[in-house]
Amino acid sequence: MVEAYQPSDAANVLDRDCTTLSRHVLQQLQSFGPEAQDLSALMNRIALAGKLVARRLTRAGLLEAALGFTGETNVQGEEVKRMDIYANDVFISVFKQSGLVCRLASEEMDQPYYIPENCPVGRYTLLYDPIDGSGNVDINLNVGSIFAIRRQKGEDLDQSASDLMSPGRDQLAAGYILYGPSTVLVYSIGRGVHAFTLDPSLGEFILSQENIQMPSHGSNYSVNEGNFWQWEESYRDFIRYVHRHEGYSARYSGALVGDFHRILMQGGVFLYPGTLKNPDGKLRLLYESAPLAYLMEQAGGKASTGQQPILDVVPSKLHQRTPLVIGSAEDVELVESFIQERQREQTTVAPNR
Ligand code: AFP
Repeated sequence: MVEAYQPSDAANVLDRDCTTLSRHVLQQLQSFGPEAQDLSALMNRIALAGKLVARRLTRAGLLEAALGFTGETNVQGEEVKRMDIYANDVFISVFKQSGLVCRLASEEMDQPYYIPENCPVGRYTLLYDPIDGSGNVDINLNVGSIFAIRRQKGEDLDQSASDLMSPGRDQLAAGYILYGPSTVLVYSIGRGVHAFTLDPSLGEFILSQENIQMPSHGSNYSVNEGNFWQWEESYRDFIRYVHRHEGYSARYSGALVGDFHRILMQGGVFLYPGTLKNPDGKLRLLYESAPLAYLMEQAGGKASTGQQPILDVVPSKLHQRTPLVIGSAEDVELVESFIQERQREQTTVAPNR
């Protein structure tokens, strides 16, 4: 009788050592149904974009025309870097042939980019910031990409993308890729927050941390204190508080993804308040603040405009900005308490004095 083949231990190597991203998504959803397959494929495509961007970043100093500015300004009025355009086009390119996504909207594009051949088959929209913190690119410091996936509602035949004007709680998935000493992809599909590290020898993102839960308080506070006199008094109150109390450390890199990652891993709070010049701050709701808020809530933290949860904000335009206070629950609540205190003072001041 011929004996059935008995696999060796090596046959379990994938389960033991190498949970890949697409496999993880399917495990999370405990399904091989069409939506689970879609989400798994979407994450795979995002990972591919991340690998392409990471590859260019690691060699940027050796390549011609990889660093520096293009000479253009984007819809936000900011000078565009060559790497911004490269990364923006990489995301378009990997989704063009995917059949998954009908629209992509990013910081670098005035209007969403439509892929008509994927509509109505591809019923998803990808919102993304291709290179967040691009000021760091030319000096070889960490940068990131931020993304969110939303289900497209309706046909969007007039290409108005009006269905995107809905709160962040409508996101199906969100995450970021941090291009640091290693390339790390962090994502959530509403079932916890998970981190994957790119193994360059395999060319794959491999699960490195599952179900990240952040501490309810941390010592880090991350804010551009150069704007101190541009903020409302309540934010200055918070900064005075941390200056006067032991146990706080300032950490700010100028790239949101890196600063957020530190807070997610170690606890603390990141703030980008409104300023005199930009009362809504600098960060964009749909493809920066809302995706990170989604992750933060999944990890047990909080994300707020100072007045309300970020995930409850209904945008009125694609490139809307919002103040952001995000991090450990107690630290976000502390910042909010200074805001509420100042509001109380204002309402109790006699109107005719
Ligand atoms: P860029 O992507 O235009 O470089 O902006 C980076 C960013 O949006 C975010 O990543 C940083 O947290 C924030 O701006 C830094 O802004 P300041 O330079 O005003 O502190």
